[in-house]
Amino acid sequence: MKKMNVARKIISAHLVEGDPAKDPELGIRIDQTLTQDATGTMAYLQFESMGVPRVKTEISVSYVDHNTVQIGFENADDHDFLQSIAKKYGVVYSKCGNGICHQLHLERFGKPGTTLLGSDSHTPTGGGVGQIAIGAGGIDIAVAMAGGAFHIPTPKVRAIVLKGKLRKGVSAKDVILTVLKKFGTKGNVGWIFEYTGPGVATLDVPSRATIANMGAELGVTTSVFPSDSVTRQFLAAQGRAKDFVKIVADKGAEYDDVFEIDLAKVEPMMAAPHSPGNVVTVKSKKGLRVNQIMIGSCTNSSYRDIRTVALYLKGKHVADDVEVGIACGSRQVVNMLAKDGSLAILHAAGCRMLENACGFCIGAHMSPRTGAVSLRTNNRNFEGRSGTKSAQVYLVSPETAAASALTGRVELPTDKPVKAVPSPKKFPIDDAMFLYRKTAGKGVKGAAITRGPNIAPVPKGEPLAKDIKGVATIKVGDKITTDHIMPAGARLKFRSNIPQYAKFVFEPCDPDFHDKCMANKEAGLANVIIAGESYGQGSSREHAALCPMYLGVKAVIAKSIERIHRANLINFGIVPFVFENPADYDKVRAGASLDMRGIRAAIEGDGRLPVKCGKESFVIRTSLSGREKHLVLCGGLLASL
Ligand code: MIC
Ligand code: SF4
Repeated sequence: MKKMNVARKIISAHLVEGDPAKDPELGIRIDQTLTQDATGTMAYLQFESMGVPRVKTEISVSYVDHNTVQIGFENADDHDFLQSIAKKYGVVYSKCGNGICHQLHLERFGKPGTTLLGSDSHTPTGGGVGQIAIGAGGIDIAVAMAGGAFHIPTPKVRAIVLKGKLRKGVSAKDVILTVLKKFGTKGNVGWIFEYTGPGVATLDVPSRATIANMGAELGVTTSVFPSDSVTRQFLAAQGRAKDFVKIVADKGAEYDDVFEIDLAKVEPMMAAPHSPGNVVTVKSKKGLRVNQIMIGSCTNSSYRDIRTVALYLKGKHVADDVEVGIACGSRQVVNMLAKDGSLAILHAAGCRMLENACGFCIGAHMSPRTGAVSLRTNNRNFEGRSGTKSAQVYLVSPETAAASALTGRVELPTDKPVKAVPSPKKFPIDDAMFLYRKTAGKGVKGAAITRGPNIAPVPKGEPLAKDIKGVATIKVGDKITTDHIMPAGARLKFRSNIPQYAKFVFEPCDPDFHDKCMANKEAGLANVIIAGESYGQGSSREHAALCPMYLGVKAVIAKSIERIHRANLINFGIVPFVFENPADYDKVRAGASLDMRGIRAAIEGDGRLPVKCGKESFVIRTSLSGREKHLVLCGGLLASL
């Protein structure tokens, strides 16, 4: 028998469709799901419309952590809706204030050897405890909750072999930034990164989770660590010793590629504006004036991280001209920081202690001032994501953030490092803000659903027409993120109201996009998006497909499209095409008409479609599995039911 790596072991144990040796797509059974509020409302509306009486997973958890600002009634209405849905359908509900979904899930539910599907791109955080944890659009979570399989491209597995031990002042964030420097944010679609080698044993679970979390920025399907004695100790300290199973790669396990990192040689790194892949050494920016430092997010908000920051700041004060905000990942983290005196240290040092939530990471508050340099421990520094377009956001480790807070300039955390924080022997456990644990999986029959005025029904797509007369309504460049397509921040409160949210599609690129689409739609023309490389990077938000569908977008033609976004497009009946010859991108100008005659037959056939664009002509192509063809032809998943 083949020697198996960790990823293949877990995937084969969950395989329900396809053969990894010959099929391009696999269907896997999903054990656990998670949703967060900003994507959850749609996921549950879709689940509701499937008419299934209760969730069929081992556990499904609904977290509220994104839209917590509650200016106006919209966020609170969403929370209420989510709570009522959880009660009815047997979902565990994590109340607002409990913490950030990925940190909480790791602490209380993540189980080695299981599969987790989450409506958030950073769901792979669960890879830190040996889960195959994958981010997807809300409708895929709805299908999984209803007992359906989830489909992934048959993965290639790259071993990231860790050797040695990190130096003092260097941490997991620097490791994943090193990986991002090597592999970038594009070109990794379809891969799973599996961390292995003797260095793995030197990393605690929160550090592993940080690395797995930012695999999302690589664009991989997921990242995974083995489940070993470190995992066992973590789960036991969480009072979950029974959840432990050992899963390590077989000796001599096969990988599709191998990359080695000597942890002892990893340097403090930072991602410079405006991409997590734009990685440079901290040394190269030493002395740069900093205006703001934000610590937290699902990447770096564990006890280990915030305690480390407190050790750097102990008995000191942050520089006068820098503002420092800290958001912890969970109540457990806050509880521990309160007990060991760290909270008092951080307050005394002049840090603004924020809610245990996503907050600054998604631009929901604490936007920096115009032109500011902001150092942040989160995972994305896309232009404008902080809420301030002119801000220069650098992604750093908690150590670099803390050291720099003291002087208001970029500092090397290795100059005056602090002691390593040992893994707690016992975490304080308080699950009081997880509601409906007793009715999990069963639900409460007859429980009423609360639906405020901001919660609008989900629109359904229409079957794909035989021929399409299209317009290149917008032409965008490379690395367009879902934050460009469907902005969050101030617009986030419309997540449950598609007609309203659709007004802001492509707001940062072309504020008139909505109106142009509506006019074309009225004139019987199909809207088409033209894009460069790596279209749809970033978030799992299906709104970046659902809202364009609502505006009459029928196809995207790009040089390449990222995995989650491609799946979301298909789920909402938008055809994801690529240029057969990428240079043909230059033949299309914004506003040009596109003759896409025979589109339906092309999908039914080999996926190749010749397109006429004025005097130019070129060929576009889509490679869809049988299942995907069916969805696109029907007008999306909901329309196919
Ligand atoms: C993000 O970090 O971009 C988000 C906000 O968590 C998204 C989900 C969303 O858009 O609601 C993600 O990562 O999937
Ligand atoms: Fe929340 Fe930021 Fe993590 Fe997204 S990346 S889940 S917004 S903390």
